[in-house]
Amino acid sequence: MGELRKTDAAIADIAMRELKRQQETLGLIASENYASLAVLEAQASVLQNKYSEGYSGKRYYAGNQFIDDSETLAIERAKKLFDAEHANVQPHAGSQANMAVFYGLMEYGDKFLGLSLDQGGHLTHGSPVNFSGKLYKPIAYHLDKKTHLIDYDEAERLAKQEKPKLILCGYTAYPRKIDFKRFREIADSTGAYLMADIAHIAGLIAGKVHDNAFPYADVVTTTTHKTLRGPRGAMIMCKADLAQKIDKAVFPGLQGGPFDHAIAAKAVCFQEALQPSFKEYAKQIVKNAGALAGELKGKGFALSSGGTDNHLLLADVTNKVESGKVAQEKLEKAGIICNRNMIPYDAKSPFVTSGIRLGTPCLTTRGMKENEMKQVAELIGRGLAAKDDAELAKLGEEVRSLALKFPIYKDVKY
Ligand code: DSN
Repeated sequence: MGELRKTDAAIADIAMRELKRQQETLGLIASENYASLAVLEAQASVLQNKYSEGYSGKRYYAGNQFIDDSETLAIERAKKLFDAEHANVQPHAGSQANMAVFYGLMEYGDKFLGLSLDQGGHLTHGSPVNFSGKLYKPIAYHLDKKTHLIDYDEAERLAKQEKPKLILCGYTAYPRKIDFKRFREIADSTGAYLMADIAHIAGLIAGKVHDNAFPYADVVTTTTHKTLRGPRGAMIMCKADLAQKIDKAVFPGLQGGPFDHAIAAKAVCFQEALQPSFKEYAKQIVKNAGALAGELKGKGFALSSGGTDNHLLLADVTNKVESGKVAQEKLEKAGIICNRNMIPYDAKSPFVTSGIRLGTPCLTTRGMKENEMKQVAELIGRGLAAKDDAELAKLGEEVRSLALKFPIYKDVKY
């Protein structure tokens, strides 16, 4: 940070304060993670200086021999990691990846089937204020009211009745495994494309603790910065026969010059995820989530679907505090960082909510295990029970001391 500090001390200070915040708090946001220093270095490299519209070997500007090498490596590693026939590593973010799939495989106004947004679907899965809901026609399937598990029978019935062009599975707040095979059967029964948005569980799939979406899905999108622990960005993978449609939709359909530094960092992340140690990491994420769920249940928290078998859980907090919003704010004051989240069939609005979403990828990256999950559950329980800010600040000292025992970037001074 020497050069940055010399040029712009204000931004250098902000970055240092953010590092301190990350190191001294407990991050439980299910979609976040801490990228390795190698990933960060690749992102800060000179690769960011190049323009390279097009694809490897077919660029519009000269001077792309090394950029081609980097993108090709990223693609080859992605294909190996997810057993994919084709990969496009250029999408800047998950929303852009999803947009490119819609743009490539559907016509405006086409129907698609996705999980109801208030039950775990993403903004790009059909929200009325998003391109997906404005330009296309979303039809929602739901979770079972009692079990909070995907109602595959309803999805099948709707698919047969509505004949959507595409069926979308993969979610942002679903704590259970997804049956991709069942979705394939549903898609086949009506001739729809099957799209899986695996952004949340990509690291679990790469680490072989969740079934792969391939060979069942026709097209798979993912971000690279969640459980996969890479740079902020995304990619699309698909069956070989859709490769041209997808590539054309990304460029020139929606994007201009790719972010070559981010693509290099994606290659680094895929290399990391191909190592045996990543399997251990993924396994531990799931063990930690299970342990956290068990401890919270023991403290009287109601968990959606009764628990978890992936990296996240949804806890109804209304028997402890007024709402998910209040819970989020109280916990933040003690240095426990999570987000309020609707519980399926929630009576409260998305701004208030009845629940919080808790994920273990960040804490697992720091090296925490089941024993620490017990402490984290204890801290959460006490945070919600705290009577005032003074009590939360005092609790915050305990949170800080636990966090400091598990540094994120061991040798980085701040
Ligand atoms: N914001 C992400 C999440 O928290 O799940 C989805 O894009």
